[in-house]
Amino acid sequence: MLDLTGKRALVTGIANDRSIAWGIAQQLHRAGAELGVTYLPDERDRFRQKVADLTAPLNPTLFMPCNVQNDTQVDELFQTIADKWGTLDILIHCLAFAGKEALTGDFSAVSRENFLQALDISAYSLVQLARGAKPLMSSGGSIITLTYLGGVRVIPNYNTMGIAKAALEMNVRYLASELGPQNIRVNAISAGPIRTLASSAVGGILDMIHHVEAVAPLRRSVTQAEVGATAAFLGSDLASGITGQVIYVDAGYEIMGMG
Ligand code: NAD
Ligand code: 0WE
Repeated sequence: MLDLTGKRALVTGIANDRSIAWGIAQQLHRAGAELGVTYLPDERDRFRQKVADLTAPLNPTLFMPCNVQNDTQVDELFQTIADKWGTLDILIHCLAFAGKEALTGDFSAVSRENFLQALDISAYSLVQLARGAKPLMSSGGSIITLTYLGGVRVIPNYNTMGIAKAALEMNVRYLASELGPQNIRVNAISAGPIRTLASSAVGGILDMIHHVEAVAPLRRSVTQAEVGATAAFLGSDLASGITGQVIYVDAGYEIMGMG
């Protein structure tokens, strides 16, 4: 049975009730995990109260700011986990960002600045968080990130984010190899397109979802809850033999040759 009681999970990437990370947090909570939640702080702290209110029903025992571009903040996050929890069992990496100009038009037009920013926030951050989690996962653990098919195939306009996801998926393999001897598993979930804050800012996302609904084997798109259920599985002892993998939660879309 899927049972996460006694496990502590840190969830990054909750922005609102459409976030994939929110679907994951709900499923982890349902399976009995104790939750820690991070939010992206800004000058007006818009997200802090929003994310706090949203997640309150899940009784998080840790609530911290975390901008992955701020090394001090990331250090403080893991220091707090060490002080309050002592150990960590599950780490959810569910964040990405690229400048708008890097997600449209000619890929070759991308600036060095936009390219590096996308790779920094969307791919390097997994290495950074895994490094922080490593000493806290002394009795093993499970690290889970979110990726997209655009890291493997060319999807119109995904552009620089595709390069970032390719790097992210390779990070998963190198981290799995390094951390495996410590019984820390590292996997990615490749989700089909879902309407979220990040995806809604992308022109044509609804058309993409409709396309998936027309051609995917299951003839529908996937939900945050379905992605969350797979994350709960990967975080649990049921998945004790799985590491270094990219699991598709996409209604089967990835297998189709005439997508
Ligand atoms: P979302 O907007 O709800 O989540 C993105 C999160 O990234 C936000 O919570 C935001 O605060 C966070 N973030 C951005 N910059 C950050 C930084 N510097 N430091 C810390 N956090 C930062 O959108 P989502 O669709 O739920 O995205 C979550 C993950 O799922 C991303 O990795 C995305 O690539 C992936 N994904 C999304 C889809 C989709 O169609 N929505 C499909 C496959 C994979
Ligand atoms: O990973 C993503 C989206 C990530 C994302 C979205 C934005 C929009 C707002 C990263 N950075 C930004 N920056 C912004 O300023 N997805 C998998 C969803 C998505 O995005 C696409 C897609 C799909 C699917 C972009 C182009 C084509 C398809």
